[in-house]
Amino acid sequence: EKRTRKSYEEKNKETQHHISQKLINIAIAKKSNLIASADVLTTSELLSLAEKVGPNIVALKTHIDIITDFDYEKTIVPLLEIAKRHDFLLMEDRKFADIGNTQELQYSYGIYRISSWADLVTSQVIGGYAAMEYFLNSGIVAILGMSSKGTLTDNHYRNEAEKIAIEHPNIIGGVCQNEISDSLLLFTPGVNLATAGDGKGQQYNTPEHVFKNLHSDFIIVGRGIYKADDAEKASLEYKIAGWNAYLASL
Ligand code: 5BU
Repeated sequence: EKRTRKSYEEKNKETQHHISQKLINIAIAKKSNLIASADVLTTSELLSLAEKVGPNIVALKTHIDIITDFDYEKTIVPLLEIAKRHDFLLMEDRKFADIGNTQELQYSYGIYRISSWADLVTSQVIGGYAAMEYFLNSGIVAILGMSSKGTLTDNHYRNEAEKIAIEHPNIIGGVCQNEISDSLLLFTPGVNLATAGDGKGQQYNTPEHVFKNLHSDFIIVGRGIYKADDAEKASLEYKIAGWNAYLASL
């Protein structure tokens, strides 16, 4: 058994990183472990989704580089205001995968200036321990295993990547479809209540599976919410399903 089921209160006592503490405190206050993935293509869709799901989520995950009309003042400034008002964090799913110097540049420069707004960033650890030193303002969530069919993140890769994640003080957790060390928060995407796949290699599990069998801490839901007829209602359904699955797993 790799991982024991711990409550958010227990995790809060054990974690050192201020971003983990923030995230866990929001989870406890909102009774939510839901991260909504906002894989939409325009600023207006992004802001409108954030407004609708905001009360039900602990974080909004972005792929900021798919926003076709991105403009820092019109996209990020209002998004930060919504996040503050509804009390959720911003997680940029950039999946950095380069040498430290390049990652440092990608993190702070270009039009997105991720370092100025993202509470959490995702990063591959393929570049090694030292490449993780430069995401100074954000908690890093390391990509340990992927949900897509045929992924190369096999046992060996996951174990080596996990060692870096455990050792590195800036890494607060990992994205994985397997159990990982207790010392890391576990974020699990590939969650959908209605379907088992998307026909493009994505593989879905239920909240029950990820909390009971993986002892996950946070579920990440994209199309299950933003493609629903009523995204606000869907976010509430996933929030309740996630929280009940967490309680049942304790
Ligand atoms: P979906 O619409 O719920 O399938 O979206 C899942 C999101 O999580 C999407 O933004 C992916 O980029 C992200 N993701 C994933 O699905 N699986 C993974 O293993 C990793 C990220 Br890492």
